[in-house]
Amino acid sequence: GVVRNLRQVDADAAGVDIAFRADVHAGLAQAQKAIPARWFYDTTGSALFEDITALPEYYPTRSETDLLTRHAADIAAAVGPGRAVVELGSGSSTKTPLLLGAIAPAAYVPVDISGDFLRDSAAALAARFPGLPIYPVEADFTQRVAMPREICPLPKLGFFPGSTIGNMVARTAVDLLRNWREALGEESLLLIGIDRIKDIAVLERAYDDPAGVTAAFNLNLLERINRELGGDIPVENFTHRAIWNDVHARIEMHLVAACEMDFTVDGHDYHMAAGETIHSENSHKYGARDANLLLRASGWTPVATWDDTDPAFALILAEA
Ligand code: AVI
Repeated sequence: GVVRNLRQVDADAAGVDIAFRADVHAGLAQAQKAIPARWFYDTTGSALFEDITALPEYYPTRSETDLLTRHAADIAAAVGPGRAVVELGSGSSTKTPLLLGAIAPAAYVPVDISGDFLRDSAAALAARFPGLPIYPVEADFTQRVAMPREICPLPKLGFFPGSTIGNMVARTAVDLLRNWREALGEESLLLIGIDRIKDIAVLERAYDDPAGVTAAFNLNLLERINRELGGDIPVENFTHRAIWNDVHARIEMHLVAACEMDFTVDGHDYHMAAGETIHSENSHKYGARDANLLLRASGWTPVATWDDTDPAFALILAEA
């Protein structure tokens, strides 16, 4: 069952995340306005992301689920039983049962920034795996996260699915993977999902679906700023853009100002010219060698790769 809920988020007197406020003001003051992608995931944003994962154009979830399903026995053999599974950015934990069902873990620690989502999915998993101790941790996994002390003696398996690592630039990704190697310990393993570089049309469609779900997900960031930080951003004057940046091997999402505008957030004034953008997300894609280099640069040794799926996606197992 769900054992305990560790909350590691700093909020002000009004309950607003202090880091959110700071990132929005710092990001809107830059020449190229930019807000880190992790702020997409309030309750509305997390629900919209779940809708994205069900879109026919958004292949990463399907490809990764396909790999987990078809290679469950191989993964279980490579990982072995009795580990504490620590999942980074667990969200609704939809892929987790595939892994937990295959490997006979000793405990499960979902780590997510969206507390509501975390609690609901932990409860659902507890019903599905009655004997498994679950220790949810509400925290930003890009920061240092304290592990529940109950899992201290157990060998760990870090589970970082969905190609979420792609949402970080290389330097931040290496910092994160290094920190988690230290947090998980010498005996640990890491199972990480990494999206591959592929046909640009396939990539751009996955991030700009005709039903407009990804657009709504992107625009929700502005609505969240209005809701939580008392902003008056005219959201209807923004459009969604997703483009492939070939130099950086990434999809970039932007919020494009359709006309010149002024708005305020928290009493701070901002101006945008027509066509100016707020850069809201990077989603980096990796070739086979790129992914192994990223892991090695972070102190992890890749030991197995499963990537025989279409559209291409990779699950990589690495040792600390
Ligand atoms: C969570 N993350 C891996 C997603 C991605 O594909 O970069 C977020 C996303 N953004 C737009 N669609 C999905």
